[in-house]
Order: sequence, then structure tokens, then C-alpha cells
Amino acid sequence: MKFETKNISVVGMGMTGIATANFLACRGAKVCLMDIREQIPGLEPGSLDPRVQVRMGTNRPGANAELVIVSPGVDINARELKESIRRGVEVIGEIELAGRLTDTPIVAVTGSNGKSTTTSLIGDLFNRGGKQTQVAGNIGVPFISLIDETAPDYFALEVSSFQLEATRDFKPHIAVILNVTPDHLDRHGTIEQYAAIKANIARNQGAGDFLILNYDDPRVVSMGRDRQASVFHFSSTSSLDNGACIDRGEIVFKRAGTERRICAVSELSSAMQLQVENVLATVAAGMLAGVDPQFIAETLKTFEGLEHRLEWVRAVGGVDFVNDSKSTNVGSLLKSLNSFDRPIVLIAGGRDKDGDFLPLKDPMKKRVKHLILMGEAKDRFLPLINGTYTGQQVDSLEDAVNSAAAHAERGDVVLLSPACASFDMFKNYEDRGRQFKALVNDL
Ligand code: UMA
Ligand code: ADP
Repeated sequence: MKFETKNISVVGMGMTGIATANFLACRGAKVCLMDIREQIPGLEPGSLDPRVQVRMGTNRPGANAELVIVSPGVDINARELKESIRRGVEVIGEIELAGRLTDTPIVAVTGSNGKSTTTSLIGDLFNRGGKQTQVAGNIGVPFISLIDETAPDYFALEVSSFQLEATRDFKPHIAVILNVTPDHLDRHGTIEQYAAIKANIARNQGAGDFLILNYDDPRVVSMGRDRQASVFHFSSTSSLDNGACIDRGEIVFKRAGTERRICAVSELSSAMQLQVENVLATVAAGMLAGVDPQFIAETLKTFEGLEHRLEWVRAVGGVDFVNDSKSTNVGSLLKSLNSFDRPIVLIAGGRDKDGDFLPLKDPMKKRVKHLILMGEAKDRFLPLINGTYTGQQVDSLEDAVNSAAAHAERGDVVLLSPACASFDMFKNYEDRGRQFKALVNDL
């Protein structure tokens, strides 16, 4: 792609927009960076290339734009962008742009939950196995910022539905779809539409590529039909002939009649034993990329999991406190509830994303001993409470932690797993998780 003197509009002045605008300006494009907001609080002086022209208070690409790059948070179906498309201007996301500029094979991971953990683990495992790999995407590093002359052996990318929606030719060598449960329906409308966007990860894959699918998620399994790529599965519950599964407590990978044992589930860290699906998907990616199984086993045994994902904080009086602040949808709370076979005092709530909370009803009845609700969505949980457990509403995380400690007894788990976004009360999920840990450590 040639950028010199090309007029390019970049919409959204977050980390993606800034990285993209700087990248394009350095390559001679005439870049206009715009944002719907009038001001960007906390923008570091010098973070923008001086050649980038900035327009605030609008999402409308310049009338002379020859290419438009949208940030993930900007809905590609917005009226202003449709106008550009109608005029014949190409509107794409930054993942698509960066993908067009590299020949380095990409391992791309999507799904409603587990993306960051799996992508990080893939990065660690490939690097330990001698395949130099850079990790980027929704995990917090714009892909475009890694495009330069020095190409690694692989890119490991976490890709969200927002990012996939703005791709066209994106073609990962290895694509992983972890699961599809309702999320971001406030933007995508229906679960069918959301799932179709996730399936886009595989649409350009060819005969030499691999598609790794979760055998335990029927919606995901159906995405393997009529593919040119070789389809492999992973399953934490069934035995498979082609893919990664568990056999008598050991993680195994099978391919074309051969079987390779990797390590025992009991050798994983306690956090990863609770996320074994992510481990299995990673094993499949590593084996298909030709990573030595010995390095796969070594990585799995030392990977502790990421902060804020089923993270054990502390035991107080025989009660385990677990920080799962990254749980921002119903699917992740369901998974967390099913991870413990002990009574749970659950802290949930926050800003909801048009999620359907009804699937929580039976698992909560089975697992929850006391429910503590906070944030904007707290009333939406109330219909779930049906007399088998107690519930209360609180106004602060501090009250939630104190009340949880008072209700929990030896052997119980206090779980922060909100099933909602954090922005109503906190800066982000990290802020929510760190405040939780600080309060727990002060008990
Ligand atoms: N904006 C507009 N017009 C709009 C909407 C937003 O101008 O219509 C502006 C906002 O005012 C803001 C800017 O766009 O100034 C923000 O852009 P952005 O929301 O795309 O955020 P970035 O900082 O570029 O971060 C994005 C991802 N954000 C989202 O998808 C919302 C980050 O994922 C990602 O780490 C980063 O790119 C690098 O790839 C965050 C996320 O919440 C963590 N992702 C969602 C999730 O994980 O559930 C999908
Ligand atoms: P993502 O990047 O997709 O948001 P994370 O690895 O950050 O995924 O985990 C987000 C939340 O999902 C956490 O609450 C975590 O406990 C939960 N989770 C992790 N892996 C899975 C999985 N395979 N299925 C369901 N939930 C998961």
C-alpha cells in the first residue's frame, strides 16, 4: 500500500487512532484524526505526530478522504461512515490495515471470554519454543504499532468483535474461536449478528491455514462448516480424534492418528486449572505451529494466569477471596460460578450491556449463598433472587467487601465477578479489581 500524499481520515482518538495516525503520517500520508469528543482528557503532550491534523467534536471523515480508518469503539455502521462508504471510500479498521502491511503469520484469537488469557499464553509459549512472537490487538497494544522493518516469526493477536467488524481481507494463519455468548449486544443488536462477526476471523483462511474451534460450544462448532482451512477442535469434556482434549487427567493433542501427551491438568497453576479451555486452545495452536511439546509443557506449568481473571487474592479465616473483575458479561460469570464447588458469596453488578441475565438463574440457585449487588445494573439482578439465597444492594465496593466478609464462613468463596462493565463506578476493570484487592488485604 502506498500512503504518500494520500488523504486519510482516522476516526477515534484513543490508543488505536493515535497509533494509526502517527504511523500513516510517518509514511507521508495527509492524516486527519478526529474524535466525537471536544477534548481528550489526559492526552500526553507530544503523543501526536505534528503533521497530523486534528478535528474535534465530529465523526465525519473529511470530504476529500480517500481512505478511512475507524477505531474499534467507533461503530462502522454509524451514519457518517455509511456516507463515506456510499461515496466509494474504503472504511476499514486498524487490524485490517496492519494485516495488509505484513507477511508475518498471524495467530488470531477471538471469543466472548478468555481472549486475553489465551493470547498471552500463546505469546509466552511460542517465544519459549523459539518462535519469536509479538502480542497485540484488543489486549491493549495496537497492531499497527508493531508494523516496522523487523518482522517477528509470528504475531499473536487478540481480536474483538469490534475489530473483526472492520476487517475485509484479514487472514490469520491460525484462528481460534474460544466461545460465543452474548456480549456487546448494545452495539451488535443480536447474538446471531455478533456470532457472524466473530466467524469473520476465518472467512479468508485457505487450505494451508488452521481453524481451532471449541467443541463444547455448538455455535462455535457450526463455524467450522465449509471451510478451506483445516479445522481442529478442543474440548474439556469430550475425547477428540483431531485436536486438544483431556485424557485421564492429562492434556493430549491428537492429529491424524498420532497422540502427544503434554502434561497433567494438576500441574497447571490453580488459576489455569479453572481456565483449562484456554490451555487446550493454546496447546492446539502451539502444536499446529510446530512448537516442541516439551516447551509447551514447560510454559503451561509456569503460567500463573492474568491479573483480574479468577485471581486468588487471599484467604481470611478459611474464606478464599477471588478477584474476577474482568468478568464483564453473563458468560464469564457463568464460567466463574461453575469453577467452584463450594458456597459462593458473590459480588456482582455494574454497567450492563443489554445482557440477558436469565441464564444465571439456575446456576446462582445452585452455587450462590449470598448475593451482593452494586452499580447501575443492580435492579436487573433482582428477578434472579428466588428465596434459595439472600441478597442485598450496596452503594460502594467497600460496603460490598465488608458485607461479603460478614456473610462468608470457613470453606466459602467470596467472588467478585460482576458480569457488567465497570465504568459506572470505576475507571476500568483494572481499577475495580485493584480496589477490591486493596479492600480485601485490609480486612
Ligand atoms: N469515539 C469517537 N466516535 C465514536 C466512538 C468513540 O470519536 O463513535 C472516540 C472516543 O471519544 C475516544 C476514542 O474514540 O476518544 C476511543 O477509541 P476506542 O474506543 O476505539 O479505544 P482505543 O483506545 O483505541 O482502544 C481500542 C479498544 N477499545 C474498544 O474496543 C472500545 C481496546 O479494547 C484495545 O485494547 C485497543 O483499541 C487496542 O487494540 C478495550 C475494550 O474494552 C480494552 N475492548 C472491548 C472488550 O474487550 O470487551 C471490545
Ligand atoms: P477476554 O479478553 O475475552 O475478555 P479474559 O482472558 O480477559 O478474556 O477473561 C475475561 C473473563 O472471562 C474473566 O472473568 C475470566 O475469568 C473469564 N474467562 C476466561 N476464560 C474463559 C473461558 N474460556 N470461558 C468463559 N469465561 C472465561
